[in-house]
Amino acid sequence: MRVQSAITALAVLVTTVAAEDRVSYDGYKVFRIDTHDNSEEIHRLIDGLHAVEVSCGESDHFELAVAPEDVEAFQALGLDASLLSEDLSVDLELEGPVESFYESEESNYTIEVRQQALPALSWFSSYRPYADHATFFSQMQAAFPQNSRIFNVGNSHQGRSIYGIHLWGPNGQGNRPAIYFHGTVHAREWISAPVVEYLTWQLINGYRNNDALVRSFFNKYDFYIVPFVNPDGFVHTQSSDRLWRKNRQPRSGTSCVGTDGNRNWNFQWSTPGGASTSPCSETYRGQAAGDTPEIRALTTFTNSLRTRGIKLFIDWHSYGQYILLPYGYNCQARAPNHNAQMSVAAGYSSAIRAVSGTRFTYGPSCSTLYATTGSSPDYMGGAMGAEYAWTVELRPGPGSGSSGFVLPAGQIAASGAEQWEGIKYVLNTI
Ligand code: 0X9
Ligand code: ZN
Repeated sequence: MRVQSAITALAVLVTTVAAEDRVSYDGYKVFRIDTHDNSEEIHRLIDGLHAVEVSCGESDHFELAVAPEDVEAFQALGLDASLLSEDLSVDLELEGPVESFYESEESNYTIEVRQQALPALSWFSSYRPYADHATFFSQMQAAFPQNSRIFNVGNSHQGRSIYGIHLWGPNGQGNRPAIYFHGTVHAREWISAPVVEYLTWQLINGYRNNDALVRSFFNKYDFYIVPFVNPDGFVHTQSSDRLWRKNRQPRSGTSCVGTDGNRNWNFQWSTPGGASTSPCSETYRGQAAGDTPEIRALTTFTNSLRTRGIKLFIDWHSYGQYILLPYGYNCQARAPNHNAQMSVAAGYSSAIRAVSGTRFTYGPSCSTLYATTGSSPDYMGGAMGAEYAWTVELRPGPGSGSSGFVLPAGQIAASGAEQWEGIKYVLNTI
């Protein structure tokens, strides 16, 4: 079926390991498989192989990393496949090490907090451990004490706080329509959190420095930025399995763990074709809409933003360099202000490209990529009346070979900088 997602229904059979052991991708070979409109059948054939899908989700092909012991069995299937990488673990190394910022001497954390300074931009030179991110947000809040607060929308399955930062301007808190960002619903998409951190940093810095454009944004909007929708999954990618996607909630009757938070929202949740009903799938939607603690908490929080309305919602993902507009659940459905959304997305894409040439494709999400049901932008646009409700798929681009979920640390700052230019255009235009 056309609407069947290219990444639906794949059972990920990564070897079960004790919590402290890391899943090794040594010797995993990555293949690009052309589906020739036969995605469902191909997924049935590869079901049972030790393999993990590392696609950005284009519908005519997908990328699969196959464990060394199953490469022969995979090749015997005779699929239209080409080899992208001899060894996934070598590609994963390109990301660079996770380095603590606050434990390093050069960060001067205590001195900076005393001076109420923003964190140094060297924050963006490496990927950081989970715990450092909360410290980074408290440091930003301390640097903007009269115009921000840290809020907690609730707890994840494993009890971690799903926190965010709320920024406001001269009209006081909660008096303007919301600009609302979510990061890291998919655990392995590491570039998402640093990019929303970069945008937050620039907003605070611009306000503090009396930048006229940034001040104009604060006259019109309140900002609500949640960097880790799925903290348990993110911690799992740092401790055990770099390519984990879902949350870490077990389900009865299966040894497979995790629900896809971007299929669990209560909008068109049960419409067929855009999510999986199998707990072993990467796009498992859950047993009922909103039955994950993360999405339940965020649903309640989102409701509280309706008083002033949601002007713009962005769910930050990677990868593929896409700006995806409503809707995901149906390839014909369009938002009432579709033309306006297309025009703002076009300008956003040009503003990004003007920085250093990075190309972002834009269009309605189902027809541009593939169908998704129960996704957060669909919920925000379709159920909450958000005027602009988008998915942004960050760097790298779609043809990125073996694993686009791994973006070299040297590109974090550039990825943030091009998004800042793009988002300034968007905020100045909507
Ligand atoms: O599948 C998803 O949830 C998103 N892609 S990802 O590779 N980051 O997992 C895409 C969501 C956008 N919505 C649609 N394509 N309908
Ligand atoms: Zn994603």
